[in-house]
Amino acid sequence: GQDVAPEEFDAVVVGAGFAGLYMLHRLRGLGMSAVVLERADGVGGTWYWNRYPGARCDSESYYYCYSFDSALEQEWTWTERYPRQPEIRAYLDHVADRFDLRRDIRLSTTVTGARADADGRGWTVSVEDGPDLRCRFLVTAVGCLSAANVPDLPGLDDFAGRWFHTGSWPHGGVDVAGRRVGVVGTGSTGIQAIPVLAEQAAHLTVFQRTPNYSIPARNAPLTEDESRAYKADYDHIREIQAGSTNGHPFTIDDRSALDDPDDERERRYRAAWERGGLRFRASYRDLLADEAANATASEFIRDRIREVVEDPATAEALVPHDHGFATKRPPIDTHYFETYNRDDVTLVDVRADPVEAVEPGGLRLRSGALHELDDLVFATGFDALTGPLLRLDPVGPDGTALSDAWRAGPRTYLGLAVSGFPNLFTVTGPFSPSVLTNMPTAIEQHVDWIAGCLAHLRATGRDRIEADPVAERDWGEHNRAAADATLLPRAASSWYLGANVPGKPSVFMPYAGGFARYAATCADVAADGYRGFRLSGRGAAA
Ligand code: NA7
Repeated sequence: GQDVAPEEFDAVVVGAGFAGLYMLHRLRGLGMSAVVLERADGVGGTWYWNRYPGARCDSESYYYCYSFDSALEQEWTWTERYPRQPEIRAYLDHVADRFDLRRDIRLSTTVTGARADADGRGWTVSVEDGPDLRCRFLVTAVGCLSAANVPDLPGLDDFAGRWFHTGSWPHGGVDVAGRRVGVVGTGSTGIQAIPVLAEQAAHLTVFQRTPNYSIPARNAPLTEDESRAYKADYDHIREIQAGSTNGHPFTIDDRSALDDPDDERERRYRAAWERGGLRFRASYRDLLADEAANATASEFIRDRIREVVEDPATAEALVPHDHGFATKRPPIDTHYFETYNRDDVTLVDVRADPVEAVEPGGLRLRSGALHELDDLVFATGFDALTGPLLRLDPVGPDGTALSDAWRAGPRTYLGLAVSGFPNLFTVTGPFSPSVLTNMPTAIEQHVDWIAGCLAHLRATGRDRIEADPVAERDWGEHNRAAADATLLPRAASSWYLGANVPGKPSVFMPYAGGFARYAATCADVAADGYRGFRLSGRGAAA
């Protein structure tokens, strides 16, 4: 549309998930003109796309939600301890309606690029099949786990059956009754999908590269009394979340796993196992910091796997040895290990015997074995954190694309901004707590900070903000030190390090210093006149 003047906005937001919806609400509150561009034909982000069987959140319902509006907290009632995908989607649909957000959301609108003005005071955003848009500020709310990672297997195009990635599951669902189904991947997604697919399919074959620890979720319906109690306690719940390491409303026990005698430690792990869920890792303060402490939890879970899985060879193949518990994102499950006791489920170790090719009839392994399949499910995860931003690939004022700036790995200041890319804000970007945190908590903190920053710029007559390269370098170094103070970077196959995507630079991407500490740093940066950022107004010196 060269001959049409582009529409102008104060801000363009990319993505209509938890982050984009709340960002729009805050921009409206500032009296700014804003539009959200979303490639899906509905809101929900991750929860729009991830419709695979068993899709459910690992954070608990009563706190996997917004906290910014107490009336919203009181009026919405969750039905289960952990929310299923359709329920989260219904919640986000409700939020979009309740805050009248839809009139500024353009669905089925794929952003194809963004180019900064030469003076760094604005952006031109291009979309598929439509005219460009202009804005002063660009906010990416594209998620951390939204760029699918499908293995590049020779022959996939010739597969005679159907194949799917869990993150773009067909919306009508997939009927696998009477079919031989293969699942590649045993991360959080595979571990949720495998028990459900096993019940539906004629036969299920699981192709496992890295065995995983998993804790029982102990999902259950929420009773009216439980919901009422949570709602009555929200002030307190939110206070604990804000001061926490991971944005969850529970505190990590301040004792060392090595302080307790064996029987007491065993008793505590048993209790945590029975209670279920991610808080198992909060049993002791040093589970993610000390090898010997971690080994006690890892060994406890290995014993549970051996106890549940009846066939000893299958059990041994399911026991993780290459990393410690929770040094990769820990899954939680409903009858995952029990599923391997079924006659119609086969486990294949593709670390020992890798997949060589897809053939029309199934998967061929290096040994020559062919596993015949009608349907193939890739639960193979995502090009995490950097993937969605590099797919957007904004171009800075000097013509440098983000993909060039990040060739050796990501650089950000606070995970919120990138030097060389003024007036760009990255919600839950690399080097922010994001995926180590209960996501709505991380998102609200980022969006609130960005809204505060925009208010400050306006109040002080500035229209340009850019991260200082020195502050960015220091933040990167602080991130490396924070990660190295934990066991997390030692899990060599972790997607936190980019290890799941061939050729991806090995950089530990989430901020491992803890959510509360991170939020305090962001608040301090703002209070200190946006330390580490260069702020300028039109005509003022940069
Ligand atoms: P994950 O956690 O990245 O898991 C992907 C799984 O797929 C994991 O077991 C991988 O093994 C496996 N994988 C990936 N590529 C291959 C190939 N080429 N061959 C065999 N196996 C492969 O993704 P999820 O979707 O489960 O979870 C992502 C996050 O979403 C989750 O942590 C929550 O935060 C929500 P690997 O371990 O790399 O050896």
